[in-house]
Amino acid sequence: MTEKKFTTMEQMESDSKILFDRACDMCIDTWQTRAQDQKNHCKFGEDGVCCRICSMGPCRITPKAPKGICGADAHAIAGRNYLRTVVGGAAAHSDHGREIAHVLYEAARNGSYQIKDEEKCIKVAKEFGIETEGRDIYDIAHDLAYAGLNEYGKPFGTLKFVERATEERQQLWKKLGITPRAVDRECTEAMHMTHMGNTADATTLVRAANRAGLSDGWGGSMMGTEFSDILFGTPHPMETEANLGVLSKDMVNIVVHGHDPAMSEMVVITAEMPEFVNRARELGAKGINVVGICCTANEVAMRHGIPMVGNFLQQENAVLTGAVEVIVADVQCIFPALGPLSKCFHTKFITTSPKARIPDSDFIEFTASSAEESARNIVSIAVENYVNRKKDNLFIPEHKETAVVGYSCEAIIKELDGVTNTQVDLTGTYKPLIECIKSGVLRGAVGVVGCNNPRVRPDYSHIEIMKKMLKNDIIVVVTGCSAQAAAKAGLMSKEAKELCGDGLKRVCDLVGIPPVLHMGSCVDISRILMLITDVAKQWGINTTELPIVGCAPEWMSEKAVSIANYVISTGIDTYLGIEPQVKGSTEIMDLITERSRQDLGAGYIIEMDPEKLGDAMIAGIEAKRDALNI
Ligand code: XCC
Ligand code: SF4
Repeated sequence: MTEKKFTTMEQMESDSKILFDRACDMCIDTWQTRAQDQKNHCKFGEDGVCCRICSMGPCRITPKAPKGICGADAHAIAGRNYLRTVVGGAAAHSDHGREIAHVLYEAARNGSYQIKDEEKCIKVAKEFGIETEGRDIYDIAHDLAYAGLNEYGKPFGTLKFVERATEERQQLWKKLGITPRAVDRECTEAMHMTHMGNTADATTLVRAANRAGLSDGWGGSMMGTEFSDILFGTPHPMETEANLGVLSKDMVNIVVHGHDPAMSEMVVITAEMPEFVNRARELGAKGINVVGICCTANEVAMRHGIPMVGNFLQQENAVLTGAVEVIVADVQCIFPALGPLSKCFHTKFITTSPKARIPDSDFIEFTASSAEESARNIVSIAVENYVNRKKDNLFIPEHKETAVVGYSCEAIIKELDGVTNTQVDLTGTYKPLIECIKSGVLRGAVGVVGCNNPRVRPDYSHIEIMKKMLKNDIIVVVTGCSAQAAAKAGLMSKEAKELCGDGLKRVCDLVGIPPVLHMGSCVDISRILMLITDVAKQWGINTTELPIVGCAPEWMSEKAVSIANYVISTGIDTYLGIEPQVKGSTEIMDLITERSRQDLGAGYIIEMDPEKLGDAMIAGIEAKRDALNI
């Protein structure tokens, strides 16, 4: 057997360079040129000490002017900015979750959306105290969606899914006053707290950030994940491909971009319909090729095996190939640059959400009731656009890798069951995994998540840190754009076991998994929360004691800061490769690092050098092992 050659960073960068040069030749800007134009970032913004919350300002903190006009100091200003960042992220994730709840509410046996996972529907409905015996599944789903929607604005009590957390976390959150109440309440209250003339106390602001983050992770995101599984099916392992090479030179290429699976699912299903496939053939194409970008890619990869054309910073590259008939987006992480860029090609850029209207795009609204019609419209536009492709002006880089995707918690347990099926007491649990960690065959686990970012060498930190973990027998779970970085480098292929230390390699062989497990999109970090929680419960220790860490080496979005807040609040140290914009306040810096570790048992570790960041993660895991005496 010949040894597998993995796509290298250099190969990927050389593909990007060719596409970038194409853009330059056509006098179009891309993120590379714009990042160059923006490279002298505003220092006040970077440090979080510019306040423009009222029109007496903007006030900027300097040694000579240590207070804003109202008297707010650096700590108040940086803390308010930080809290507002978290709220932006929590609102985005949770509103995504709300949209899915609305789709679930509209699901009908003969409607556009049906229930795919009845078992999960019943299980979650029971959690909400909904009667399930002898009832029609759609009646149950309807009640569940209603209960879920109520989680956003209920006047009293705390979020239902909080009860899934360990007893220790629930008590601690109560003690610290950070148990999330209604999702919208956390966001609204935080906006109120940060209004001119309200909270100026740093600790209170950071606590509110923890609580808003928790309302995302254990609220909006968790509902997004559970309800998506109910509607579209709980993911199980399947093979797909990743990187720009998944674009086809002789098929109609449709890129689905954004986050909400309601749109992408419908496009995927519609593109398989014979009437569209036949029409594509009539027009000289070999068929229709749907591929994904950003979190939407994760959603359709793990449920349909749809290839992942790339992650966040690759969205312009996809269009620059000249091979994309339609790029269709719903919400979040969509570059406005796609508008003018698509105009330079035959590519149609279609937006679908009233929440993300972008100039130079065609708007085709996507709602639960118009879904089928909108999807037909979108696929038809793509097919008819194939004849406009300039075949002599294509550049599709050839690099692509295979990847196994779709490791939901249910799927992981099923894989583990496969190796212990004779031991009844282990079936249906994470115990085999726990045993591997206890014995040291695996040293621990990390979740690598989040975006890529021009502030660093894009994807490099993701890939290098993962490789380092594998070599050190640390199993990796991934979501979001980190998952696509891993896939592009071949780290989610079964052959990636060759990059592992002996222990992890053995586990991969035995269980038949790749060493980097794809757990989905960024809202699916809620799956990681449940994984951590159930492992801790079955182990009989607290989440803070687990030899497990989180890492967002190249994060850029507000959503990432919200995630980081719920991950540390759940007791998992989070290693950041990009600094949060609070450096101008020693107090906030202390609150999110050292004091967070004292109060929550976990906090941030910030290190811009990926090599050192990886070393720190390993040291963190080993320290947890020492404390457990394993
Ligand atoms: Fe967006 Fe979710 Fe970041 Fe990727 S990882 S750039 S947030 S698509 Ni979520
Ligand atoms: Fe300046 Fe205070 Fe107004 Fe902020 S709230 S802009 S610090 S006066």
